[in-house]
This record gives sequence, structure tokens and C-alpha cells, in this order.
Amino acid sequence: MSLNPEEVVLPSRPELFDFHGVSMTHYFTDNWENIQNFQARPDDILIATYPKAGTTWVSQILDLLYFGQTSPERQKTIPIYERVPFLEICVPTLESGKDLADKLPTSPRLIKTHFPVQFVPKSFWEQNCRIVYVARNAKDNMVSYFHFDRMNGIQPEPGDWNNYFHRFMEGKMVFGSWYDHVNGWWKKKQTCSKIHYMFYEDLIEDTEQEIDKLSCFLGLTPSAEEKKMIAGGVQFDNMKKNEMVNYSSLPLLDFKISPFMRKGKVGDWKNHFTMAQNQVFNEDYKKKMKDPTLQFHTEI
Ligand code: PPS
Repeated sequence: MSLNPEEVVLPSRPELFDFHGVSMTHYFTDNWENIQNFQARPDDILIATYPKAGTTWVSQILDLLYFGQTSPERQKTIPIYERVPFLEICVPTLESGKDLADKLPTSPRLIKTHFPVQFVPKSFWEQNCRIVYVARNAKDNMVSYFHFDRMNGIQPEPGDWNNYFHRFMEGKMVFGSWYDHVNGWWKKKQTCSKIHYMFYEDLIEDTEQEIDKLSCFLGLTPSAEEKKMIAGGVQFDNMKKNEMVNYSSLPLLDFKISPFMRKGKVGDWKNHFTMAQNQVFNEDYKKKMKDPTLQFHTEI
């Protein structure tokens, strides 16, 4: 499916509303019944994240691990959002994520979601599918999400930074509270061996090691050479200039405001948080993040 930006009428910015206790917009709830009835297959792989935690990065890694050797043309000709459909997205003028997922010809199918754990369609659990969850520290996640909401026409207006900062802490973001999201998935992982929980910061620090862990979880045995190639191919600068992963072909996004592949760093929050905001944030964080087993790095 190729999109001609000239022909596309852009949908409008939506309002947030409470949906089963989670802040959402209608673009991700309109197809709710169909999504809840999605028929997963046992070899499906779900890539689950809070928005802006490294979804695209891990999607590209998984796509290369599975199909890089057998169908290298795939990565050169099909944008990531078609190779790895975003299950719950339902926006006029675009094919729904659910329909794209249903039509995927690959085995396994790689499917992306930003749902909190309690929203995942039940067939993924019934089929005992593997799930890769990626988490990113709250401060950088917030900053990345702010710039994304500025440039993405189907997200609510972000408003100014200070306002956004407070809304993030209150969990008034699309897909709800970051705190609930990362904790909800972490808790689920404790009893579900089919969840691989990984961190954006670890990927930055040692991409190859994370590819090793992912391969182990998925039961794959890429050669040393293949692993090196993948790690090199998915480096930030390479992903940024790769039109098949940098989202430049998606007309909903305004790259004049901010690029999708923006900075790709740990610690960019320091360029956004004031000292006062940092103090307020840290106090609030301590109250919300009580589980000592879930720890994030905000610098490396
Ligand atoms: S989305 O819209 O939720 O799917 O976005 P997502 O892909 O989860 O997150 C986008 C952020 O991830 C950064 N990114 C990377 N960082 C380092 N290396 C690589 N290869 C990479 N690919 C994507 C991207 O730049 C966004 O983060 P920020 O901080 O805004 O740069």
C-alpha cells in the first residue's frame, strides 16, 4: 500500500477520554471489539511498549532476525508499519492495524501494541504467544513523547512543556500512565515465562548483548556475523536515514516540527527538565514506583 500525501485528508487531533480506567483517544478504541476478538496464532510475536520506548528499534531487530536472511528485499521495500502492524490503530484513510495483521503473510507474524497488559486480546494468552516488552526510563520517555505529540496529527495537542510534564505524571497520556504500564507488564512477567522484558537503555549500552538475549528467548541462533550486521544496521544513524523505518512515508507526521528518529539518546531529559521539575518528578516517582525489583537508568 503506497500513500500519496497529496491524496490523504489528514484526520483531526483527538481528545483524551477515560476508557476502562486508561486515558485513550478514539483512534485506538474505535476498533475495540474487533481487536479484542483478534485471533492470535501460537507463533505470533507481540512487541509491546509504552509509546516512545523503542518499539521501532526492536521491531526492526526482530524483523531482521527472522527474515533478514530469507527475504532481504522485505526490509528494503516495505515500511516498518506494514511489516509490523500496530494492532489497535484505526484511523480513517489508513488500513486498520487489525486488518493489516490479519493479512500478514509471514510466519511468525510480528505485531506491535501499546496496550497496557490488561487490554491485550485474550487469544495472545490462550495461544501462549511470545511477547517482547520494551521499557524506557520515564524522563526520556516523557521527552520523546512530547516531541512526538507535537509532530503527530492524530495525537492530542501537547500544549507547552510544563503542562505536558504534569499531565505525564498524572497519567493523562494516550495509553495511560507510564507508571501503570511498566509496572503492569513487569508484574505479569513474573508469572508468564513468555514475556521478555527489556530496557531501551540496555539496548543503547550493548545492542549485541540484547540481540543475544532476544535470540535466546526466541529460540533463534543467528551467526556471529549476522548479529554484527543486525547491530550495525539498527544503529540510530542508520535507522534515521532508512526510509523503511524512519516513518518519513507516513503523512500523519510532520517532520518539519520534529523527526520521528529524533535523538535516540539516554539523558536527553536533562535538556528539558528544569531543576525544580526534576525535584518534583523525583519525589512523585518514589511514591509511584514502589517495586524495588524494577529499576531504570536515566543516564549511562
Ligand atoms: S512509537 O511511535 O511509540 O512506535 O515510537 P518508538 O519507536 O517506541 O520510540 C521512538 C524513540 O526511539 C528512538 N529510536 C532509537 N534510539 C536509538 N537507536 C535506534 N536505533 C532507535 N530507533 C528509534 C527514537 O529516536 C525515539 O526516541 P527520541 O528520544 O525521541 O529520539
